[in-house]
Amino acid sequence: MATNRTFTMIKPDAVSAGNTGAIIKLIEEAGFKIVALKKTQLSPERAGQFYAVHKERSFYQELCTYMSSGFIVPMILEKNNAVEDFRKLIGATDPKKAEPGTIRNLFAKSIEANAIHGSDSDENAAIEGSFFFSQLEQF
Ligand code: RTP
Ligand code: MG
Repeated sequence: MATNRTFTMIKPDAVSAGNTGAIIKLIEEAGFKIVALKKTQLSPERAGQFYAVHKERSFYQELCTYMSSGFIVPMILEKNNAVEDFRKLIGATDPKKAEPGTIRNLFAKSIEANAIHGSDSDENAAIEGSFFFSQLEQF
């Protein structure tokens, strides 16, 4: 996959609060093009696979329960410098530390229910995009 792509998902707290449209609007206004998008739900097992990198962390079980608690909206996005620029757009993991105007500052409820995910590297963006979308869907 080209390095001008990143992967995101709008998390269950933001989808259930009806913030999907407002978040997508901010993403598009920031210059990201939506390459692929769907609404789906993870089982606890699939959430565990997605966040396997955190399996030794104290919050892992809680994270898997939370991430499988409702609908999510995964997306592949395209823009120059996508991974870094998107992490800036979403803000810090803890919404109390997220800069004003960032998506987590505006929409996150807590450090766990923090509205949105953003890949942390080009390599992970490609892996995470392929977790949800077939190659054909990543046109
Ligand atoms: P993400 O992967 O979802 O974009 O978030 P991130 O890079 O900002 O944060 P990361 O360290 O990768 O953590 C993944 C997700 O786990 C939840 N978390 N809970 N209870 C806690 O202390 C805690 N810390 C992290 C959050 O949902 C975080 O986004
Ligand atoms: Mg992360």
